[in-house]
Amino acid sequence: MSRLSYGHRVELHSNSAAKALLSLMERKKTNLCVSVDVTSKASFLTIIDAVGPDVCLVKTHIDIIEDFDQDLITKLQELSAKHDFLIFEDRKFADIGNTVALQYSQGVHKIASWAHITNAHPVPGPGIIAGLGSVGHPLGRGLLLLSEMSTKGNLATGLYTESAVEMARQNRDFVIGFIAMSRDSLHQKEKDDSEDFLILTPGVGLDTYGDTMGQQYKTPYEVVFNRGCDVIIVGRGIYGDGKNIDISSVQTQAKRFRQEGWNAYLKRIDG
Ligand code: UP6
Repeated sequence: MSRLSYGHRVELHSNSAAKALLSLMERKKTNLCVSVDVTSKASFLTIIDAVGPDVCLVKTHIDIIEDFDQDLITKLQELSAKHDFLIFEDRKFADIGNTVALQYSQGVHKIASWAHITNAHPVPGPGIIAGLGSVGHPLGRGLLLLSEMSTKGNLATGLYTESAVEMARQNRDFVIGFIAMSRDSLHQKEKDDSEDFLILTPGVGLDTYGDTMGQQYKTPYEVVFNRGCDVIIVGRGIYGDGKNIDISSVQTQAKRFRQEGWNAYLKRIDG
């Protein structure tokens, strides 16, 4: 699977968000997702406009924005159309089906109305997929399960990871892939090439190994070439601490990560 091009893999998906993402990556030649973890609307939109030309996906934590309003969503959607990227709200849902359906569709943020992709912890069991799917599937949205995490000492390993993969296999129309650190947990069944899941990987950096709160970084080459991941998720490696944002440096870093991620992918599909 990981030897196939993104373009070839479009046909293996029935979910429209997965198809759109794979086609976009092939067309735009980027597997970079920028995680825009800043707290003001102005910095959020400024960073997205700066990195827009280089990304396939913009990842949000919409609940950290201090001055969130509907206009932010309108502007985010305008930037998505202007630069041709999809939107991934990193909500990490983790409750029972009925509650997550409400959190996904209602409240202040109405995530399902604008996020092409969101994610969930598999810890509550398949009911979480049923709940989110009741809202997102009719809208053509896609879900990622967190089958692994990037942080030191995390509990998403072994049997937990394997069970997450099994849950996804039962719901392939809505679950389009995983937040994971490698493709390894899929290897057994992927051999027949009929199953395809996207692997999106956070904890990617080039200049540092981690932070003081458990984050651990790997290079784009390590995750895309050695570990078979599809999308690199980069936050602070591109915009630093989010204060006093220097646009030209943000653009330079985005291009650098884009290049590294794409070169690793080309080398991978070349075999
Ligand atoms: N993220 C991780 N690790 C995970 C899952 N998600 O870092 O296992 C998310 C964080 C953050 C981003 O919530 O938004 O990816 C990583 O940001 P960074 O590059 O600034 O460390």
